[in-house]
Amino acid sequence: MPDATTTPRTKTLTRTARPPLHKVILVNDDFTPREFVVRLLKAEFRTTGDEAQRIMITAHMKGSCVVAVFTREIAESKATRATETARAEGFPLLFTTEPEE
Ligand code: TYC
Repeated sequence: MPDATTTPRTKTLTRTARPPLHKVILVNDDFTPREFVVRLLKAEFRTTGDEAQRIMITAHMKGSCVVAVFTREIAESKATRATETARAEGFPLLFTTEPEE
């Protein structure tokens, strides 16, 4: 009879490492209209109107606010795309990324 106290384990536990996540950060400025920021957050990051309003006001008051977290490539492409959309409308709005601790 195999005995749990003396029989060595033969199966290997395999774990798949989760990719590190990166934050997309909305940066405040003095020129971009609040309504435009809210509209862009809803369109580019699929937030609700309430979430977009909260994120915009937080960045407005504190200087910046985390919008969402993604894998590095997705975070960077979303930040670049949102920043370019703002530029195309003539606004200096900036989205940056940074690794999550
Ligand atoms: N500070 C801007 C204003 O008063 C609004 C704004 C909010 C701009 C958040 C950027 O990330 C931002 N019109």
